[in-house]
Amino acid sequence: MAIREILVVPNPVLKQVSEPVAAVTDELRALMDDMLETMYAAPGIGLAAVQVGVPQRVIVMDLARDGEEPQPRYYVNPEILWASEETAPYEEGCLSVPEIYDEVERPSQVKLKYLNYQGEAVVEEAEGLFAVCIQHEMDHLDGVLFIDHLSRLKREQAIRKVKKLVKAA
Ligand code: K2U
Ligand code: ZN
Repeated sequence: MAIREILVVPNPVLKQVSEPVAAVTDELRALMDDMLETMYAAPGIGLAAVQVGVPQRVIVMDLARDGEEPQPRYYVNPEILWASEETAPYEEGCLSVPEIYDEVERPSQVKLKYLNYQGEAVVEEAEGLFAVCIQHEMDHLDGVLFIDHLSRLKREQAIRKVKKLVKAA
């Protein structure tokens, strides 16, 4: 396993639409293992493959709280089958937009289908933080960042702040 570089705005790779995965192979599982190690080291609770420069429709996640046993989750070619009309706000952040946090409104429940780590088809319902995180990560697969849901002014302020942060690092 290896920790990979997490791309940050305004890297154009983050705006790419990721390609579907043809098959869940040992090579893809090695990528997911690296993504999970990279996410834990960040630290974060979710990560999309495009954030480590691989524009493929792959997401990893772990919603276990501090002190709980890790509960790694893997989503290959995830699709949302249904989303509730009811929405809920959540203060989001993003490893590709460091030190920027703002409220985003999203459907409070979603039903998704995906391939798991073994390549098996799964249908799962999500609510709460799971629903927020999976929708945030699936945005990444379509080249959308959470700041794209904010006003143009807030988005431009965020990108300027990240550029300064990276320059000072
Ligand atoms: O995509 C990412 O950069 C991963 C995000 C996932 C996330 C974003 C918004 C809301 C929930 C999850 C990072 O994990 S951001 C860090 C974080 C950590 C705990 C709770 C919320 C955000
Ligand atoms: Zn993100």
